[in-house]
Amino acid sequence: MASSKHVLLLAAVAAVVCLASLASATQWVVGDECGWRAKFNQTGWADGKTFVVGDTLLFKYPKGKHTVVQVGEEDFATCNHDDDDNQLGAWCSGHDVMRLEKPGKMWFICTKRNHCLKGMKLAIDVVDDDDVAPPPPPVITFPFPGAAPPPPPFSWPGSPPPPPFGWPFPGTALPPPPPKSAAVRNLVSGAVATAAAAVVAAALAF
Ligand SMILES: [Cu+2]
Repeated sequence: MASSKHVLLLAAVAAVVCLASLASATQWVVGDECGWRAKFNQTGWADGKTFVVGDTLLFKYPKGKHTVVQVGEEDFATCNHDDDDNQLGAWCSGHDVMRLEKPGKMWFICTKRNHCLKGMKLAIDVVDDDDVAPPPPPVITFPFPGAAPPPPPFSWPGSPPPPPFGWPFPGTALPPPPPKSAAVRNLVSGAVATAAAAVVAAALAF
């Protein structure tokens, strides 16, 4: 029982590894659905694409109508394909697949009359696998409201926090303090008068 589980686990791991290796290599169909064609816009198609060592290019075109020839930078610029020595590679099957073996620039042109001069050329920059940043991990979102990040503790960052009790509340203002000095003065004068009256009363009694 345990061994069959282990076999299944190993098979699953192997499948994942195979899928990962397949996913890491891309086959680029040059020109996408339009294929390798006259007046091919070399900059437009390759823009924004990252060609990695191990990827493949697929040139699709009607056999006999075009060719694919790899040349150097200078011959690419001048569309020079007269000299066979300048050709780093040549294909003409109409379904030409080439693997990108090493990092660096690659230049391809069509050698049919005037095709290159009219823009049927492709320049790509192949990068090493190590230079390609891995894609960011998928962002996992939780649909539960409770899993939402808590709101910030204060909605007025930068301003001073409110007083802890929210004071002053309306209607709870303290009454104005009594005129203490006057009250004390009244008390003192009252006591003095009382004492004086007692002294007068005592004197009259004798
Ligand atoms: Cu052509």
